[in-house]
Amino acid sequence: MNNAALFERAQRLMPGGVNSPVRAFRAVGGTPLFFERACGAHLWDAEGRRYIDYVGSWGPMLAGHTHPAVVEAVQAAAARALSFGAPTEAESELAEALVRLVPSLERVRLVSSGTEATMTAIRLARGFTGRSLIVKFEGCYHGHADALLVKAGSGALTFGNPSSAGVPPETAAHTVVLDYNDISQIDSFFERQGKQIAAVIVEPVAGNMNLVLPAPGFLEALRSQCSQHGALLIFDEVMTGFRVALGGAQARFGIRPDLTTLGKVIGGGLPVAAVGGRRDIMEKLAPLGPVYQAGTLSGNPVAVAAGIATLKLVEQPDFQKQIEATTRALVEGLAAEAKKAGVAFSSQSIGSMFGIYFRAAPPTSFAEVMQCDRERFNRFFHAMLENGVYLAPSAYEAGFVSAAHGEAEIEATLAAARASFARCRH
Ligand code: KE4
Repeated sequence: MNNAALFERAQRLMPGGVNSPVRAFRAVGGTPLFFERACGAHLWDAEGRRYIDYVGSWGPMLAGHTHPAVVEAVQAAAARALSFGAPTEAESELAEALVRLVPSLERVRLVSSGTEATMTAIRLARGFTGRSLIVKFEGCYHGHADALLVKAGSGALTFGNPSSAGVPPETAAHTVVLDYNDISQIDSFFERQGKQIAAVIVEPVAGNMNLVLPAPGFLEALRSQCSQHGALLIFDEVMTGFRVALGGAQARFGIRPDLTTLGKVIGGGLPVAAVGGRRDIMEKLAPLGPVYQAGTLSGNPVAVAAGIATLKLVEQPDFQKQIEATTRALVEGLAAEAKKAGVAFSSQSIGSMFGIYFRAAPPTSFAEVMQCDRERFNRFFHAMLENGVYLAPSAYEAGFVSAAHGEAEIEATLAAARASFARCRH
């Protein structure tokens, strides 16, 4: 069956024909691709077409698709057992790697998705501080837990409004949404409400409103305000972990959060995520402490095997340096092609994450992201698809390079971009 027929069938079975909304191509239009196979930097769809992949399953595929070492580890683990629901040595091995590689981790709890990790981090912060108020930032996404599906209220002084049906207003009322990178707003909010804040949760590098870098002093302001007022600082590194640096954004920027959430890369494509941080906070978690959290498949041996094998690859010497150089070559090449085509475009990267914007300069805030030419992005997206390059199907997502992307893939991508920009000139 071709993509259209597969989509037709899927829509008769699953809402929107997908199991996660962004996959439905509703932001970019057209029929979503149904993929059948992946290897290295490439994907093949149901029609046998090959694409250079810059989604990487939304971040997990940092080592490249179906890396032999990861596939072998998964096969060996699966042959022994699929799941126990009981402790295994492999969980300690993965936890040891996380504690060793991520500076602020003293204890970790493995879960099965980023949403579970951030939901647990919020509950833990509230249980540890005895406070209810959570601060997040417009444009940051932390999964779909009720407390985090909240958009800015009418002004930063009023509490959040639900950003999804089904979230009770009284739940959203405990979440305040501020503006990413607006230090003065943070300072004044903490002055007024600091003692009521349980935690601030932030993407230390924002990747869910396209890529937006932290402004100088932004993360430092969060750290010092939280410390001054007894609030916890939660770095949501589900996307940035091992991606913007081996030790994540906290290592790159030298900031020590109280709690960190991880996901994506640490499962190597299988469902593993984690919440971790200060021992005194983490030991509030059941069975030691009063904050309940649980999961049938938490620390699943097959998924953990994928994570361990992936981290072994990612921590090899020069891995990060190499992939960072490849990503920089990509974004610089794209900007050069756009300039030749006379298209208003900008791009930037950090580690192996990148952002492309139909806007003269990279956005530094949610408001500036909203100024990007979304319609032109959508045309570019489809032109790139026709030229064999798979970008994230939304103007508000970051892009991801893997270790399997080499010179040939970058050259081919820039050739595709040359043809695609020509079609986006007007
Ligand atoms: P999951 O529950 O989807 O595993 O993780 C939620 C999450 C938490 N925190 C951050 C910083 C995240 O980026 C995510 C999930 N990222 C999206 C990509 N923008 C996943 C793609 C999707 O929703 O299908």
